[in-house]
Formats: sequence, structure tokens, C-alpha cells
Amino acid sequence: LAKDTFEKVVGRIAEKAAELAEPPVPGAPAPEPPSLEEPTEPRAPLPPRPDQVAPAVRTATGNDVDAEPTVRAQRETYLTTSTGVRLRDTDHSLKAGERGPTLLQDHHLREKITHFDHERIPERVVHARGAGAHGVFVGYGTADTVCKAAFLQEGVETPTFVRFSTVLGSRGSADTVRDTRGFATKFYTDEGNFDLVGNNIPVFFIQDGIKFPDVVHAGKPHPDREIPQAQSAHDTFWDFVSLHTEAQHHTMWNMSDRGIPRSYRTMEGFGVHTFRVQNAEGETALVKFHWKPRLGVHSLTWEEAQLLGGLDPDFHRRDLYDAIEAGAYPAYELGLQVFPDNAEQVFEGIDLLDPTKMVPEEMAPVQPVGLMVLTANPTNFFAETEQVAFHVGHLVPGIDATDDPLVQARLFSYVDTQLSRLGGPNFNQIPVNRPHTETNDMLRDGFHQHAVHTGVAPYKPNSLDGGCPFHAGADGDLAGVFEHLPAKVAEGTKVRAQPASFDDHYSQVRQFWLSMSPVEQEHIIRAYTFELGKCYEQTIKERQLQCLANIDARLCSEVATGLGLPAPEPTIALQEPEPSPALSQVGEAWPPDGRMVGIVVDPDGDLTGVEEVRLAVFGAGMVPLLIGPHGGTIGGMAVQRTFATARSVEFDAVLLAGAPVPAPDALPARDAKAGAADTAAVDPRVVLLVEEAYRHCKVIGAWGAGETVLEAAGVTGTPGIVRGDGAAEVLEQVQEQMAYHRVWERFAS
Ligand code: HDD
Repeated sequence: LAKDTFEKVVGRIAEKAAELAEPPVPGAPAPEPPSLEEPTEPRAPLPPRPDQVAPAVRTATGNDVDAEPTVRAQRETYLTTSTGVRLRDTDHSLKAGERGPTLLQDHHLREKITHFDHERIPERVVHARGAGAHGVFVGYGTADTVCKAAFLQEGVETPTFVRFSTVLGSRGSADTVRDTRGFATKFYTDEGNFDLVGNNIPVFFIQDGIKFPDVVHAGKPHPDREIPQAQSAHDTFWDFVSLHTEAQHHTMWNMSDRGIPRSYRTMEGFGVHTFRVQNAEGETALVKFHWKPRLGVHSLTWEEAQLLGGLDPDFHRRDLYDAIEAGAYPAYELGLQVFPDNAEQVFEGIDLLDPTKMVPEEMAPVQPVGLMVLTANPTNFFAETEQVAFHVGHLVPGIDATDDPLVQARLFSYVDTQLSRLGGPNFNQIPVNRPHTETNDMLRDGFHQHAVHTGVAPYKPNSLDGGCPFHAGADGDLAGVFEHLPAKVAEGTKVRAQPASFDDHYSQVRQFWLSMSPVEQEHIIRAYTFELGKCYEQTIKERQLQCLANIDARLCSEVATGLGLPAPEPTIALQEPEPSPALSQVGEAWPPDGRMVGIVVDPDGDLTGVEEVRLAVFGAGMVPLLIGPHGGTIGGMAVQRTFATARSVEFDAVLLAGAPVPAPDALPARDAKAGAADTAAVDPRVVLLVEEAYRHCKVIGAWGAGETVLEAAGVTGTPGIVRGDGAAEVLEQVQEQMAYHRVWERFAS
């Protein structure tokens, strides 16, 4: 079902792209190459490139955004002031003589500088760094039995906007830090907007939203020096999570490979909370939302993540934009775990209102209900990705929140934060936030009011505006009408307390640990050892070791050894939960779409088969990148990366074609490895590329004289090294092995 839907959506996008492409005029002269001079002839502003054409954003009144005069921008051929007066010079201030002082009366200067001075808005207090994309969601109709929401019905297509993010870092921080990732989706449904504001981790640090400022203050940089940026490897974070042990489950996910995703395209998403849903018959159920990436869940290695922080801090953004531009559209299946809506709101002993607990998929399978395909990059980062405002209270008929104390606080926080971030209460009028349905909300005035409301009676009841707008459903037809789903409120006295079922902070953390493969466990040990090793306070390290002792003895003792501290005994009786294999990322094969394959070539070497390999890589939906000693072309093929600009971290696999590239004089080759053939002459940058690709467990293929490079890098005869007589044969085997993301056996060696 998912494959068919994906192909249908992609087919339609391809048709649209073909429509947009300029038809070639037979016999037309080749276009002039662009001039290096600044253009002087006036012309209409450049239209967005075809890949930048976002799905039409309709306004609140249902019009195409382009047709709405209030949002028109940048249409005039000539430069104007913001009030539309044409200008003939924006390069010189108005001065009293050429060498004289600037005059206060220069209103163009003042308008230009004043606007510039106010270009920035406050960044999000959390999730400040993000990347967005437009998409389309198609329902399978399989949710009908539990949820009547219109966008889940079979074949219904709903435009979406997704924003992925890190949590702790500022807007300019690196993408690949160890952190939770946000996965927020706005569905512009026919019944109004539905926002699913989730993360890539199914549990949260805290059980009650009142603790949110505490966990965020602990994770953010220290208030005195404002370091470290975008990371949890510091005292205040570990101080908090070791004292506030309900955070241990989320923290374990952060220390696992889930904390350093390979790409937003290979990341799961979770709604975290339990939601209450209702079907057309009025029956209710409890559900948890899941996003499953079509490309599988995959992560970076820690060394890759660190290298990328310097080499390409925009790695995840770039990856998302490039994949969409290349037509390798990221796709995610939406799934539901469904539980009976019982009075206790407990499933098999798991309290569904406790957001630090998840329900293993083996106990409640994730049932697919629709597919989202991301089909277009934003046209303008600020207008769309920065100004998009999500809110867990943006719910549609058939979906409601539960009494989970975390979501209850979120219901308040998301509107409140936009008031300072977007400067007033009218943020839902910003194009990216507008519903695609019509609105009639009787909300009036306020900062940044764009609507010119008519009528005299924005109140109810009224007679002066003919009683408009009317209450929906008054005629008994409740289709498309939102109502809170009736639920009995627990009786009791007002208390600041939580149920005893929230007290178990360790059993699911241990379950997660026991569900990991040996390689993943090793990564977790190293992550804890690194992060605690960056703390200064001995007591914090000791306290966290105590928490680890309550999770697993080996985990605790190995981290303790790394820190040079004794491993404490557990303070609780460890349980033996069933492992949940679905939590591990290792073992499955996934489609290759959008993977990056680096092909190292030598202009003087044997280029036989390189062009075929390039086309075959492309044909398999992957991205071939030719890497040569210089830019331009080699053998008639465009070079995308040079030895100076390529680095192993960008590639999912490396192919070595033709002869080894001799080191230029300026870069002395490394010493040949003992016993290696004539390898001393191989360019050291290529050797480094191969060494790193090997260390990061990527598949490496070589044919012909390319094999000399393997020898120079000392990576012969181990798993995931493919040699062959011809390029095609090598590529076939490389592709087979790439399906598993990495050569996992190599980690163990
Ligand atoms: Fe939150 C942003 C996800 C708990 C308060 N949150 C924000 C974003 C995501 C999440 C993905 C970025 C949205 C975007 O891209 O614009 N937050 C979560 C998840 C949580 C969670 C999955 C727990 C299950 N959040 C949470 C709590 C509170 C907040 C408990 C406050 C009581 N979150 C906010 C916020 C933000 C935000 C301060 C910052 C910017 C924004 O809302 O629009 O209001």
C-alpha cells in the first residue's frame, strides 16, 4: 500500500515538474552564457526554480496566495520603498556634499536601516535550529475503525509542512550534535489544521509539564559563560538527570545511536503522548502516533557526527534539501498503536498517561494508516520554516488530548510562546500557518493584523451582522465539527502529586538496553563515558553511575572503568523485561534512495566503466558524486567534489576507479604500509578518505588499479570491501551490502 501510494505521489510530482519545465523550442539558438557584469536592463524578478515551487499555499479565504494582494511581495521590476515609490539609488546616503555628513532627512536610508535592525525575531526557546519541507499526506482509510478524522480517510490527500529540529542548540548551531530531534507536522486538513508535534524519541524527560523549564535550563549552556553550545555533555544536564531519575529513559535514548541520526530521512517520529480518538460510531480508543521512515532508521557514528560539526554543520539540512531537489523524496508512514479506552488508561501494566513510558511494538503493533511524502523545499526559510507555529492544541474532529500532565502543560505553552516569538496574537494569519479551510473566528485587531474584517458585530449573540457566524452543528449535523471527547474526570481533591504508577523510572530503560545489539550497546557505553567524562563535579558522575547501576551492571562497570571510578551496587531489584527487537536499528535491509556514493577517479587512469557506474548509481535512486584531483570535468564527466572538498563523512559508500592518484608535490604521500605494494605515491587525501570510510564501517568497492588505494590505506581483505574485475560487478555487490546501512561486523572487530 505504502509503495503504491508513494509511487502515485511521486508520479504526480514528476508530471507537475514536467509541466513547469520550459519546453525546448526546436532550432532555437543556445542561450547566452550569463555575463559576469551586474545586469543593467530591467526585467521581471526571477521566478523560483522548478524545485523550489512549493505546493500552492492557499489563504484563509481559499485563494491562491499569489492572488492575495496583501501578501504580494517583490513584484515590481524597479526598486521601490516599502510604500511602493520607485527609487533610482540605494547605494549612497543623502549627504551634504560628496564628502559631507549624512542628512537626517534621508528617509530611504532610515527605512532601509531600521528594517534591517529589526530583521531578527527571537529564536525558539527550544528547537531553535530546524529545517522544513512541504509534503503531502495520503490516508489509507485503515484508521476508520478507530478515528473519524477526515484526513485519514482512504485516498484523501492533505498538504503538510514538516519542521525537523534539534532541541538544545541555538539557530546557528550544528546539525549533528547528540540531542533529541523534533519532528513536527502541520496537516492542512479540510477540517482545519492538525499539528502532530513529536520527537524522534518516544518518551520524554519529565512526567509533568511544570518541570519543562527545569530540564531545559539544565540542558542549555551554563548561564554564567554560556557554554557549551548544543550539547548535553556538561555538569548541569547530568546534575539534573541524575537527581530527577524519571529522565533516565529519555537520556538512555539520547546516549544511544538515536541521538545522532544519519539524516532526517532516516529518523522515526513519535507523538509521545497517548491521544484519545473517536470513530464515526462515536466509539473511543487511545492511540500513540508513530512515523516510520521508508528508508529505515539509521544513525551516524560518533566520530562522523563530530567531524561533521566542523566540516558541514548544515549536514542534515543540506541532506534534506538535496534529496528533495534530486527527486529522492523522503517518505514516512504514519502508524497507530491502538489501546482500549479503559477507565484506568493503562495497557498491560503500562500507564498510558506517563510520557516517560512507551509501549513496545511487540505488545501493540504499529498499524499503518497513511503515508507522507516530502515533495518540495521551502521557497523562503524565514517566511516558512522560521515562522511556522505548531501547537499540540491544533486538533481536528475525532482526535483529542488525554490527561497526560505533560501534554496538558503543552496545551498552554505553544500558543503562549508564539506571542513573544512572532510578536502578537495573529500568527495564524502568516501564510505557512493559515489553514486551507475558510475561517470565521471573530478574533480581532492585535499586532500584525492583516485581515480587513467587515461587519460591526464581532460578538455572539448578535443581530446586527445577521447573527453571523453561526454555531456549527446546530442543525444536528456534526460532520467536521470539533468537540472535546467526553471523558470522565478523575474524582479527588486538588493536589500537587502524581500517581504511584509513575514511580518506576528504570524498568523500561533496562528493557531498551537489553534490546540493543552488541554494537549498539558498545556505542551507548562510549557515549555515557564521553559525556560524564566532560563533567567536572565528581558527585555528579558518581550519582549518574548509581543510576546506571540501577539499569545494568555491565553498563555501569564499563562506564565506571572509563571514568576511573568504582562501580556502585544497584539500590533497586533489577527486573528482567522481555527485550523489544523493534528498538534496535541493526539487521534490516532498506531501499537505497538518496544515498551518496563517492567515486574516486584519476584523470590519467583507467576510466573504463565509470560512466556506466555513475548512471547505474543514479538509476538506483542514489546520488553519484565524482571525486577528482581538480574541478571541471574528467573524461567528459563533471567532477562534483575535489580531493580538497571531499570528506568521507558525506558518503554512504566509496568506489575507487582506475589507477591510484599520485600525490602532488605539495602534499607528501604517507609512508606506505608495511608490505604494501607501490602505494607511497597515493594522494594522502584519498588515503584518508578510504581510512575513514573503513573506520565508519562503510562499504568500499574497488576495481582495476583502484585496488592499490585499498592497500595504501591498509584496508584489505575485511568485510564490506568489494573487489572485482569490472565496475558493474563491484557496484552490484556494493549495493547489496549498502542496504544494511553499514558493515556492522566491522564495528565488532
Ligand atoms: Fe515542545 C517546541 C516537541 C514537550 C514547550 N516542542 C517544540 C518543537 C517540537 C517539540 C518538535 C518544535 C516545533 C517547531 O518546529 O516549531 N515538546 C515536544 C515534545 C514534547 C515537548 C515531543 C514532549 C512529549 N514542549 C514540551 C513541554 C513544553 C514545551 C512539556 C512546555 C510546557 N515546545 C515548547 C515551546 C516550543 C516547543 C516552548 C518552543 C517553540 C515553540 O514551542 O513553538 O512552546
